[in-house]
Amino acid sequence: MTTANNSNQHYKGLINRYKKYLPVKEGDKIISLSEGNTPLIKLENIPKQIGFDGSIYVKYEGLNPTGSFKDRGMTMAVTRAVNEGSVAIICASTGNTSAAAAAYAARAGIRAFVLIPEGKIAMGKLAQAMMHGATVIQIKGNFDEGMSLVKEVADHAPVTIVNSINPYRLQGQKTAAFEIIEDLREAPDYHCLPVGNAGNISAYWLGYSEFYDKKQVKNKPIMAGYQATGAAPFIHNKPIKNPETIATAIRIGNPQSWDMAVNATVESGGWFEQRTDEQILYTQKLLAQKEGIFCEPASAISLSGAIADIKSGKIKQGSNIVCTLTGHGLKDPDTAISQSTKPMKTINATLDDVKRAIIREL
Ligand code: AN7
Repeated sequence: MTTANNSNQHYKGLINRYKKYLPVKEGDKIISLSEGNTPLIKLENIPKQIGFDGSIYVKYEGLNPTGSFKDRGMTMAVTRAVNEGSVAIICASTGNTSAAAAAYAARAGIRAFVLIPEGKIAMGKLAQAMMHGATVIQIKGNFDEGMSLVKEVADHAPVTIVNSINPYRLQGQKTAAFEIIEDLREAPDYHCLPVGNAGNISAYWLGYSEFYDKKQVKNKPIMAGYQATGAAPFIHNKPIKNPETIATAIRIGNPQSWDMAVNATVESGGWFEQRTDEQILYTQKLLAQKEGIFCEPASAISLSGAIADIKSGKIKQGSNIVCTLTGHGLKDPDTAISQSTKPMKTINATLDDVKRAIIREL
């Protein structure tokens, strides 16, 4: 077990904490917003409700500086880009990558260009990209088309791609697995994740395997990846031309890290499964209302999948499960409000009316 986090020291982000495992050199300028070190929260109410006698933990990545796990990869990718002399970065994004790219570019004092699918990114993410001063380019097309365009344009212009095809992204993201191992003093039995472009499941497997190979831990988890039914290339075993799901973060039909993600499930004895939009939204609300944890729709698919696989017996009773909650619920207020079952009440501003409104609910 490593004890890299000296508690007397101001936390300076995951590159500083895990530098011996990361591609940084002495003297490099580190571009960081103190990302990482996110809480691993043990669920208390949902396991009881579903009759599960093991433990379910959520790795709450929504508490990163820009509200998603993308910050882990972005600190590493932008640090390398800046130290190699790059003055501009570019990405295609379903939203969270663009928010992280915009923030870390601002921190580094370089330009960010982000390509987003028109009308298909959550409002919080768009607000972030715009606020941090990125050049936001909406395309009349989906994420996969944006991704191809980014690869082409990077061949012709002096811009560094910071999508997860940039290998430094996965290096940063693997640190989430390190943190989990350090928190639990072992790897979980199962690790459940949403899968879109398939970078994150690949990164976690890199992290778990690296600590295992370096004898920091004696076990590795079974990796389970979940996709929305309308955007499930791994379930159909081929790219999907027109992916659709309310979980816009994972509205991706042609994942770039295909082979690595398949390898993670095969090597670990895991699987890919799919969940419908209704199941995703149901679990998002369940987590918010039974545990007090607000994640975005795409993130809730990890827990939705875990619960389904517990019920089917694929995940064994008594085991330890970690589900990654990839992004904060505040990213997508529109979806949250539109599916709320308790409509707001409007009453007169009098004590009597307030009392009546409360008493009716007690
Ligand atoms: C909340 O921002 O691809 O399988 O462009 O935002 O590593 O792609 C986002 C992906 C899961 C899927 N959960 O992770 C983007 C983007 C949330 C996400 C995923 C994303 P990958």
